[in-house]
Amino acid sequence: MRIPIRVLTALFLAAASGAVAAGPAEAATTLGASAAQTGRYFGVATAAFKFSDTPYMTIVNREFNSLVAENDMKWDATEPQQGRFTFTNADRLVSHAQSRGMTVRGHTLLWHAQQPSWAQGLSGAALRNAAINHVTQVATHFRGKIHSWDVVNEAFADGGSGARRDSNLQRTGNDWIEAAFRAARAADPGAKLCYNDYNTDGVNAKSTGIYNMVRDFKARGVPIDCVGLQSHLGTGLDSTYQQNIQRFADLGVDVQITELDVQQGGNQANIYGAVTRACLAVTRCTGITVWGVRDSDSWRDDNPLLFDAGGNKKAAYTAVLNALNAGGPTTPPPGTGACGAQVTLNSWTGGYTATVRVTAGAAALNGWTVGVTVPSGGAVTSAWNATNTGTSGQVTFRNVGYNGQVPAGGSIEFGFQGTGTGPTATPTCTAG
Ligand code: 9MR
Repeated sequence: MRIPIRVLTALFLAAASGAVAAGPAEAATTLGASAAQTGRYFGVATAAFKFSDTPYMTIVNREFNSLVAENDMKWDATEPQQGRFTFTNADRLVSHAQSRGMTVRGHTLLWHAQQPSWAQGLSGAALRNAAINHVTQVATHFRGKIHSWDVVNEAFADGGSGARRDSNLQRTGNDWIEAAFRAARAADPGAKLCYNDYNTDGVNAKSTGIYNMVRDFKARGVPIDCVGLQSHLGTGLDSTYQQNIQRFADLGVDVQITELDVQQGGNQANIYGAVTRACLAVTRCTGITVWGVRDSDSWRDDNPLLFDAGGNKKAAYTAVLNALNAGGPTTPPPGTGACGAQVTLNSWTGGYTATVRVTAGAAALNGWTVGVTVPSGGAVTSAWNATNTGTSGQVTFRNVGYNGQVPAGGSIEFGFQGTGTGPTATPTCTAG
């Protein structure tokens, strides 16, 4: 059995210059570029059927550097009949993201809602097997293309119990969540694996139930890398919002704000700004996703998004952008160098996966090369989102067709799997 140990080496190298001081961030003019200045992403939930809507896509392409499918990757969408998978819409979303250098969040592998009717009719071992097969098939289909998967969505009960929600999946046995995470890790070792839920926007009974599960998973070596706080918010923000993010981060998982939307009213812009600042204040809060583009695209009827129906930026947009720009870089900018590379290792006895984030400097990249020193005795066995030259000693990774172009300050990720001990030396990054 492999025991993942997330080791953040967080080595950032300026290619041409040596040490680079972290200067004040230049005020970026889009959400994605601004978030990228601190090594974060700013994403949006989209629907493939809206890709022909020009005003909609203009905003998506201009503002965001991460996409999630609002519905196109759910169980009912991807496996409408048992064993028959349809990925047309989801593939469209992923291709679009890749063509623009955006990362993709996967939402969601298992959930009590939006199950296909055939799954709703199953129980016991038949449902468990079907669910785990679903995780394996879908995560395998998208292997190497997903930044983070919501492996399990909304499995905890509302209210004060802090307990699991009753559902057909829960009735297959309390270990269904860890079984799903293990299957997801086996199918796509490069994706971060998240547990995602709502009404977790502060320290409360529900978020504490989830906290206890994550702590238990980390203690027992169940693979989990992140917690998604959906953050569907009303007219106020819990005073413990940041504290709650921090306590999850302190368990050794990333936190992502995954479905942010806020009821329109006097406080909307302030709440958006406060959520953004809270995330930026916690190093392991790595990205924010809003749950739709314009108010008219929202699942809610209280105008909760950053753009009005006409596509105009709202006060809430300005509050978020200002908060992102005020956050300042947490990773040093590459200065005169072309790019930097950051490695995250997921290790077990005898092997590891490495996720490498390549961040462009002041100029856009048109191709990149990353050099990694693989410790002796080990070798690279596979790579995704990059091609490697050599497998041991000095190994060079180059961009593939769809991820060579990285906007100034933007970043992409590639990964590789290897035997032995993962690389600990600083990787080099050069343009071209
Ligand atoms: O926004 C989604 C809406 O279009 C769907 O009809 C709905 C189906 O249940 O799901 C909505 O998205 C949900 C997300 O998948 C999980 N968290 C709550 C979101 C809002 O309901």
